[in-house]
Amino acid sequence: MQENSPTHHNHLFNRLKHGLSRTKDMLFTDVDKLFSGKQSLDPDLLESLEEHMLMADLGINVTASILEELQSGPAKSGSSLEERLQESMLHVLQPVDKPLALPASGIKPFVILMAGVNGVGKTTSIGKLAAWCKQQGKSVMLAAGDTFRAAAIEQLQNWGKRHDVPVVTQHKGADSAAVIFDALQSARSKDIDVLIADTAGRLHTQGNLMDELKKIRKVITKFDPAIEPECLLVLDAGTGQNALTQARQFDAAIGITGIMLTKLDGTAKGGIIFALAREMGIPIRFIGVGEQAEDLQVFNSRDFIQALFETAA
Ligand SMILES: Nc1nc2c(ncn2[C@@H]2O[C@H](COP(=O)(O)OP(=O)(O)O)[C@@H](O)[C@H]2O)c(=O)[nH]1
Ligand SMILES: [Mg+2]
Repeated sequence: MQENSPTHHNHLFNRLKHGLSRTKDMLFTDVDKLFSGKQSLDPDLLESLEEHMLMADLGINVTASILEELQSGPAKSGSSLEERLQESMLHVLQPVDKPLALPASGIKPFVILMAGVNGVGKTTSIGKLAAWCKQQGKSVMLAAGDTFRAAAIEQLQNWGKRHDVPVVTQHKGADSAAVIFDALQSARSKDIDVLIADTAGRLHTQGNLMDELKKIRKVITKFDPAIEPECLLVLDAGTGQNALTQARQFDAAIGITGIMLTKLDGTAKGGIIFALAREMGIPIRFIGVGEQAEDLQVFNSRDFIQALFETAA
């Protein structure tokens, strides 16, 4: 998530391609051979495509709709079957390709609330997100809202020290909503542009987790009803179809405005992105394709499809 030069884009694209290679293998390994030279869909190819798409966790609904579009004839004359499949798959992702835009003016701070179950990559992504905000000339503050784990507080503090970003913390076990309220006050008094709030992902029961999040969401409105936070749900691509269940639960609790889909590099189930796009219709803001800083990427549907279809370098 750095400069804009063509070489840099190339570098990021290669990381993306590499990160998606397991999903690509799942989707297209013998399908590649089946495709070769074919201009029409025979039942064998269709069946094989369907099987691979389900194995890559696209889910039944979106698999059926992609194959239906593919069967309904060539979009452009002269395009190959493979190109038409790319187009159909792109049509699923395009509606959720809406990158997060940091407001140029207006109410401060702009709030990014990180939500998601334990271990999906919330805390580690905050440092990368903060760097992304700073690159756009924004001042940033972090709120250590995961008061459940001392390590999460330290993790943020270390990042803050290293990059000269203020971090609002309280002791372990403190009320998370209170930490975030504190941070909101501090951010406003210091005229900070962007406040990124961490939250805990593991509480005694899932019900508690949702209650705590609802309380946090309410505290933001209580602080200033005009703030429209980016409620960013972080999902681990490796959980496959379970990511959909999580998305529905979190959306019902706090209203999700964006999705960050992490760990695409560790899974062959990257097809879940298509199911998320179709079933939730919530913008996918960022994707994670590895653990390096540049592996947290702004989601771009065209690059994603291209990376999925190109042979991994
Ligand atoms: N391979 C890979 N690892 C990731 C990615 N995103 C996060 N992680 C790792 O996931 C682990 C858990 O992250 P953490 O931020 O502590 O999760 P949290 O519980 O949601 O805050 C860390 O080791 C991260 O480095 C990704 O896109 N790919
Ligand atoms: Mg964390």
